[in-house]
Amino acid sequence: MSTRKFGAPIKRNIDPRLLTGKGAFTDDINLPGALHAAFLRSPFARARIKGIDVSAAEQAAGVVAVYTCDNIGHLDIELPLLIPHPSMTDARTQRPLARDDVYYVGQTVAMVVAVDRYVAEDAVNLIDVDYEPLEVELDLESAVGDAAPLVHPTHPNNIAADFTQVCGNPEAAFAEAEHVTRIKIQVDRSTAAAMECRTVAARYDSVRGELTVWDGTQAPLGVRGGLASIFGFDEDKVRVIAPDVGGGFGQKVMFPYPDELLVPHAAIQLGRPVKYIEDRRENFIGSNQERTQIHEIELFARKNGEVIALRDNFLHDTGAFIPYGIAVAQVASTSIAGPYRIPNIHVRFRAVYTPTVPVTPYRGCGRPQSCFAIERAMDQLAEELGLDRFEVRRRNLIRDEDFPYTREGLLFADGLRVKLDSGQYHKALDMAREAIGWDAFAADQAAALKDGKALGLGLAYYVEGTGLGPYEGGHVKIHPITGKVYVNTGLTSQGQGHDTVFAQIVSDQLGVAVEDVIVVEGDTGTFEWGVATFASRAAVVSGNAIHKTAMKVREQTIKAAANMLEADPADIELRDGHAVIAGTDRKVSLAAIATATNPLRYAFNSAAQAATQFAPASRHDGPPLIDGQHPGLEATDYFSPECATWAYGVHAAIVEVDRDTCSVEVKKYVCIHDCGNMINPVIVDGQVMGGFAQGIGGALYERIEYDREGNPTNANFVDFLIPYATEVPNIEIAHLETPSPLNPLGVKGVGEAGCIAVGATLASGIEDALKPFGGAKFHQTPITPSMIFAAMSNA
Ligand code: MCN
Repeated sequence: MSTRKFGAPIKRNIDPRLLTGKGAFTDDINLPGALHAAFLRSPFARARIKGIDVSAAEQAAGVVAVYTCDNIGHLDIELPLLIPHPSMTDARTQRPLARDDVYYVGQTVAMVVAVDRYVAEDAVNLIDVDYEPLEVELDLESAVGDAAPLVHPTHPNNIAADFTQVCGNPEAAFAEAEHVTRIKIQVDRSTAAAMECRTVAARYDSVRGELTVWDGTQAPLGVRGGLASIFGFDEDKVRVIAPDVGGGFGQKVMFPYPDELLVPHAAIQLGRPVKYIEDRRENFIGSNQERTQIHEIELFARKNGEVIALRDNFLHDTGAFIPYGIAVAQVASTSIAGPYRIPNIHVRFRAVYTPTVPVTPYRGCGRPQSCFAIERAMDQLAEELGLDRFEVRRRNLIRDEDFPYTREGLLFADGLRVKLDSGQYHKALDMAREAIGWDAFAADQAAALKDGKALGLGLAYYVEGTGLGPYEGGHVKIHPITGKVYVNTGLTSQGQGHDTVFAQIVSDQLGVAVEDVIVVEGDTGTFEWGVATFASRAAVVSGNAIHKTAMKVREQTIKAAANMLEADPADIELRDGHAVIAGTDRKVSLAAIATATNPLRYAFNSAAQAATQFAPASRHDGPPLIDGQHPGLEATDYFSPECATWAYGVHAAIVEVDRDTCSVEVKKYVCIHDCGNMINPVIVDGQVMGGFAQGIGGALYERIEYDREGNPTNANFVDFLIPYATEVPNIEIAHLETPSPLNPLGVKGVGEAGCIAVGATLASGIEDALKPFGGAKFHQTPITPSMIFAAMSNA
C-alpha cells in the first residue's frame, strides 16, 4: 500500500476548527481601545462636489475624527495602477476619498472614526455634501457612442483601452472560409458575494514605529508593500496579517481599497487601533465586481465544420476606474479560441468606463465570458452546418500530439505567451458524452416531447490558463524538540485548504505524518517574499516552491542522520518521523536530528536526550559551524513558472424547461476536468463544486442591476439572487490527470474551473430543449425566467 500523501483524498484540516465556530476573522481580533470607522459614500453615479460640510459630524458625541480629501495629506492621490499596459493611456484610478467629482454610487467621500460603529454611522448621516448631479450612460454599447456623456472627460467615447491581438494570418483565412457563423453574446455583471465582507483593522506602535494591520485580504504581502511605500515605512515596520478569511473569489486581491489606506492612516494619526468591517450593502456598492462583456464573434469554417479562423470584437465594462488594468479583458481575449486548433485569430477589445463599481477579477476572470462566446458560436456553427454538437467540437479540438500548442502572437495577462502545455482533449469530450448519456438521450428527449416536455442536452468546453507567476516561495523547518515541521508561505487561504495540501507535499519528502506539518500562511511576519492567492496559482507556484524546499530539508536531514548513525546517506530512509537505516531497526527521530543540529540546545526533553546519544549535550561544546552551514534543519526556496499551465474541462447537462413558469430544472450535470496531477482529490472536487455553484449563480440568477441614473437597485441578498443549496444541483465530476510538463509536480490550477462553462452549458441545454417549441436562442446570461419567456415569445 502506498504511503504517498500526494494524491490522497485527505479531509481539510481546517474544517473542524471553522465548522465548530473557532475561526478568528478580522472582526474577532480584539484590539483594546479600538475606534470604529464608517464611510460616507456617493449617492450619485456621476456628480460634481461643490462643498462638503463636516462640522455637525465633528461635533457629534463620540466622534473622534472626520476625514475628507482635504485632511488626509499624502493620501489625497490617485491610487496606483496595479497592472499597467501600453493599450491604456492616462488610466484612471480612484482617490481614497473623492475630490471634486464622484464617479459611481458607493464611492467613498468621507470617513468618520468614532467610539463605536453606531456613533460613526450616525455621524456619517450628519455630513452635508453639496452635489451637482451630471448625466450618465449605463448601457455599455451606448457608452462608446459619440453622444454619450463621459465618465472621465480625459477619455473620449469612454474608451479606457483598445487592444488587438492577432495569431496567424486571419485576413487570408477569412477569405478562404466556406461558411461564416456570427453571433453576439452578452454576459452580465455579478459579484463575488463572499460570506465575509471585506475587513481591515490597524494598530500603530508609535514607540517602535510599527504598524500592524489585520486585513481580510488575499494578498498580505502586497498590502504590506503597498502600505510601506505609501506611508514611507520600511517594510519590516509593517506587518500585515490575513487571519481567517471567509472567501475572497478575487474581490479581496485588489489593493488598495480606500479603507485599506484610511484605517491605518487613522490608527497612526489618532494613536489608537481602528477597525472597519464592511457591511453587505457596502460590499455590493463599493467592492469590485466583474463580468459584463458583449462579444461579436465570427467563426470562419469549411463546410465540414473545420474552423480556420476566428474573429472576436468585444466591449469590456471596466467600471468607473481601471486599477487592475486590462487583465480581465486580456484573459478573455487569450482564451477565446478555447480548446480548438484554430490557427488564425483576430481579437479586439475595448475596455469601457461606465459610472459603476470598478471591475477587477472575480473567480473565472474573463473566462466565463470567452467560454460563453466560443461555445455558443460552436453550437450555432453545428446547427448551421447540420452537424452534431459533439462532432463539430471533435473536428476542431487540439489533438494529443499537438501539445505543447502555442498560439503565437497572443499574450496572456502575465505578458507571456499562450502555450497550452498538455491535455487529452478528445478523451475528455468522449468521457463527457458517455457520462451524460448522449447516445440514449435522443430517445429520452423524444419521449419527453410526447408528454409536451422540453428536455434538452447542453455542453461546453473550456480551457483555463492557471498558475501565473512570477514566483512564490516556501520556508520549511523541522522543529527541534517536537520534530514537527513548520511551513511558511507568502500566500493566504480563503477556504482553498492550502494547509492540507502543502502538508501533503512536505509529508512525502520528510516522511512525517500530515498532521505533524503545520502550515502558516497569511502573516508577513513569518514569510517575506511572495505575491498572493489568485489566478488558481497556489498549487502550481507555491506547491512547487514548497516541494523544492522540502527536498532541500530532506537532503540536510539525511546528511545529518547519516552522520549520527554513522551510515551511508544513500542508505537512509525517512519514514514515520524517523531517519532509518534501510533494512535495519537503527533509527533516530527527526526531533532528535533537528535538536542535534542546533548547537545551542537544552537536555530537558527526550528529543534532546536522544540527540546526546550521538553528540555531546553541553550548550557550548557543539562543533562550530563551518562556512555555508546553518544550524537546524530548514530551507527557503522559490519557484517561478515559465508561463501559465492550461487546465481544461468539459461540462454537459440535461435540463428541463417548464414552459409555463419558464424555470429550468437541471436533471443531470457532469463535469470532466483535468488539472494535471491532483494533490488532493477531495479538495479538487470541493473547488470544482464551489466554482460550479457560482457558475449556476451567473448562469441563471445573478445580475447586478442599475437604474438609468446608475443607482444599484438590488444591492442586497433579497433582490440579488444568489443560489442557495436548493438551487445548486448535484454535479458528477470525473477527472483526467495529464501532468503539466511545466513544473516538477505536474500540477495545474483548479480554483476557478468550476464556474467557467456553466453559463454556456445551460444555454446550450435550454436552447436544445426549446428547439421543438419554436427555437428560442440564448445568447445572454443570466438566463432568467423572464428572458426565457421573452425568447419563447419572440421565437
Ligand atoms: N489543488 C490540488 N491539486 C491540483 C490543483 C489544486 O490539490 N492539481 C488544490 C490546491 O492545493 C488548493 C486548491 O486545490 O488547495 C485550489 O488550488 P489552486 O487552483 O492553486 O487555487 P488557489 O489556491 O491559488 O486559490 C485561488 C483560486 C481562485 S483564483 C479563486 S477566485 C477562488 C478559488 O481559488 N476563491 C476561493 N477557490 C476558492 N475557494 C474558496 N473556498 N474560497 C475562495 O475565495
